[in-house]
Amino acid sequence: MGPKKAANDSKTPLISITSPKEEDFPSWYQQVLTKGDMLEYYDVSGCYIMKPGSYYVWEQIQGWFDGQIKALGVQNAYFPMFVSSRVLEKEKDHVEGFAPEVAWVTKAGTTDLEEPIAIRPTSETVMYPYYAKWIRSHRDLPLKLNQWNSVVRWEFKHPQPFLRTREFLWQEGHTAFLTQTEAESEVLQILDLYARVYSELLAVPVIKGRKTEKEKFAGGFFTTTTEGYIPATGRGIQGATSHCLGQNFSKMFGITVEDPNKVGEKINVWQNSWGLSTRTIGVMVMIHGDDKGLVMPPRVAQTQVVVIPCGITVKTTEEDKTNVNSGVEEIAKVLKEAGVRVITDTRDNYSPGWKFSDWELRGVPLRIEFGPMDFKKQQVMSVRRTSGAKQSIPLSDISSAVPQLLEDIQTEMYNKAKAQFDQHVVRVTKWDDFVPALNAKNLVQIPWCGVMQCEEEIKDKSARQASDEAEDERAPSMGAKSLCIPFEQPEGIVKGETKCAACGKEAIQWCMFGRSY
Ligand code: 87F
Repeated sequence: MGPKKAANDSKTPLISITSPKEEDFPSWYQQVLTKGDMLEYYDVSGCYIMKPGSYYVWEQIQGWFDGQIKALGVQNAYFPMFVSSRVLEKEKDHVEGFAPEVAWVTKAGTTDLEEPIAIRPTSETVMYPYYAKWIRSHRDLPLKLNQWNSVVRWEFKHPQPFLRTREFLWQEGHTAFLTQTEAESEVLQILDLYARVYSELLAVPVIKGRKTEKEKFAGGFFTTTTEGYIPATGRGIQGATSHCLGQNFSKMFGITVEDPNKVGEKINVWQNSWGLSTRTIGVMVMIHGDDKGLVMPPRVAQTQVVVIPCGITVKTTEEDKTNVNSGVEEIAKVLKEAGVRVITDTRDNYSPGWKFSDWELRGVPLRIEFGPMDFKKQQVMSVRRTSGAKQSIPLSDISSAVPQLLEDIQTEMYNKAKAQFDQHVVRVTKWDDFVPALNAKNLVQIPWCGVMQCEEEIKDKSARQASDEAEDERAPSMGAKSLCIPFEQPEGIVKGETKCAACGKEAIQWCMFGRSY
């Protein structure tokens, strides 16, 4: 039984999405977030309010990841958000490139501070002086601390909710080991957890790999990354990074222990740092959302199921009304007991159709409709947010069928995103095919020589070539950056034979390039 169109449908205009995702992606993204109740704009540029709908997702990520790292022996702590200029300068070399983004506090009221104090853009310089103090003997190792905090980076590029904000939430893990082997193994363990946050919680596929020398964290030894893909723009996006810092920071900060094998000798500890931020949420929204609004993966959705009474008209008997209303409450009760995050929408000033659109906007994964006919048949009608597919479920089965359906939706969402990603990662062996592939919204894997200068030329050449080919000459065309050297290497590189697709010299590996965020 379909819902009857009620008279208020036209009088109560729904705040629906007016920019199609395919036509005006930036405006679509903004509308989906605000109308879907995830985010509110704020009067400091680059800062946004995370409303409960998005903060809930962050809490789910937090809960899961926190459990996983604690199982690895990581402990949470909290360090101050302020850094003295003296300490920040200590690792000048790597801060140098980032310096323009560091925000400073210079005043209290009207009084100038004696010396300006920086707000942490990341906490290496905050934490490592204390690592030097706390780590004395190899028995103090490993030291594994994490903090859940916010950091401030005063970016001047165009801000974007979740993707590029001046303050953002993240976790930053900082660990210290006696040996390189231990450190390197942790880097990969953490990277795996990051990939699982994306794939298992957010239904977002990612590619794991290593950053090139040009793109790695300059202060570190090597950087590993999870790279995602935004189909609407054809751009790659860095999802999270796990760095092996080597002994660089331990030398700078004097974090040493006595060599357990050679009396009187010191060893600089091996360190890692790793971070995952609220960017995750933006990626999830961009990938799954559609022209009706958000599409939330069930595992992170604050509301997984909305139950809506349907088929009530002026002719409906009091008995039928009562049966429907109490049925709706009973369905919600049973589902809640089954561990489902469920709400009912019994607002009587809106028609069912209006409510459907309202919950679609918010991305609720599953809608359950229940009307007089359903009561008679002792069933409910379920409707997936993803495909709109309907399925009736006997009332007696809902406590097992609905959780199963939610898991199916989670899988459906991942598979769809994965298929899209796979279609848009293309392998190219000749330079002539490179820019056309980028322009077709692909990430491009090429046999590559591994030389930094070649990478710089790829960026310049692809930017120039793209703007030559662009229809609108003013269109700024972004050059392609290397995203990662995927751990899972395709076949086809023959030592001494295969040539770099960009410079023609000997190729040593496949590297993935793309326009990126
Ligand atoms: C901006 C200003 C100052 C990034 C910055 O990735 C310093 C930095 O060091 C800076 N932006 N970085 C690199 C951060 C490295 C690392 N820190 C811990 C992470 C993960 C968590």
